[in-house]
Amino acid sequence: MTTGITDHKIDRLVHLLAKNATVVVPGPKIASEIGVSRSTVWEWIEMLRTLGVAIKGHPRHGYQLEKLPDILVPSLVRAEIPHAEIGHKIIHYFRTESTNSVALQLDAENGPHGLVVIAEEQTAGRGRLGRNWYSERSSGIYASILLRPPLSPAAAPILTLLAGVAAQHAVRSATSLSADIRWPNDLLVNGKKVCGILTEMKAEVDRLHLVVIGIGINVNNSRMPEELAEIATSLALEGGRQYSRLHILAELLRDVERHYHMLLREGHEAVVREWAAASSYAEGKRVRVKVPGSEFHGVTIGLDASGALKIRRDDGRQELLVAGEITELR
Ligand code: BT5
Repeated sequence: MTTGITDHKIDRLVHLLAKNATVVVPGPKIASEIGVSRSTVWEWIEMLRTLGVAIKGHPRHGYQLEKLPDILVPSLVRAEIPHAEIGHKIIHYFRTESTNSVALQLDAENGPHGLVVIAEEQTAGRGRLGRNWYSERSSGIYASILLRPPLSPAAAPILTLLAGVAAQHAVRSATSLSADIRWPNDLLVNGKKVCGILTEMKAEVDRLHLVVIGIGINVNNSRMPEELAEIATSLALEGGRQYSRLHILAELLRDVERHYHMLLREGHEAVVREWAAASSYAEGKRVRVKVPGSEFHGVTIGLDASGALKIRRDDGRQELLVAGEITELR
């Protein structure tokens, strides 16, 4: 399996096969169109097959896609969102450690606003507080959106909420499954987590320099690892069918863009309002709260203007959560 940024010629190979999906494309034609040897074409076809891309044929006769490939190479993603600002530039990896880490390392020239880093597999996918994100090859979406917003660092929590709302919309429109949002931004389907979001930033005192919103969605996993099975699931496990990752990703990027413009136009309140309408955790939910060094029970009583979660503790005191974990108490 190749590591490092996907060779744009592999992207062209997938694109060429997708464009000619109903015909057999001769190996020599592919080789000369993309400018590599026939044996390289063969190697790449084999690699794509290991990723689940169904390609018929062999070197002597040519190749043909059996169905549209569910692989997130830039040309296929771009074709779904031709005019997008978020996703106008895409960096794709077959395998990388963490798409967030890649995005955070990009300088202003290589990492413009709206760039998206995508991987088919992560070897060190990250959650919050140094936790791991299980990133099985070709089953999930692992994407990091790089933004350079004209906002202050105080807006970072709102961007996180915004991503959760956008992911919920995308899942609903691409799969018809309805997901709840657990504060701040876990998507749950039937009470189990299908999507996690990690927002990281580089900021100066008064200005966000760079925000990376990393989104992981379990899409076609046919089972979750034992240690996660109690708390995590995939869209396929809940919906009883496989879904197009490409379609979900395209919806996600469109939805993040739409909500980002809503934030710039209408301000924080609009995002807070949408989030509160989208989550059963916003109000009246009995929860256990874990913050560093303590744990307590209480009931959620809405968000404040910055996106922090208000909780009335069982002892009557009120808390404002800016970070921390909550779980539903039944
Ligand atoms: C998150 O952290 O939920 C944020 C996950 C963000 C992942 C994306 S993938 C693209 C980008 N690149 C990265 O390296 N990361 C981002 P947190 O709330 O800390 O949840 C982590 C916890 O969720 C773990 O400790 C597990 O209990 C559980 N978990 C791990 N992998 C999971 C998975 N695939 N699905 C559901 N739950 C998982």
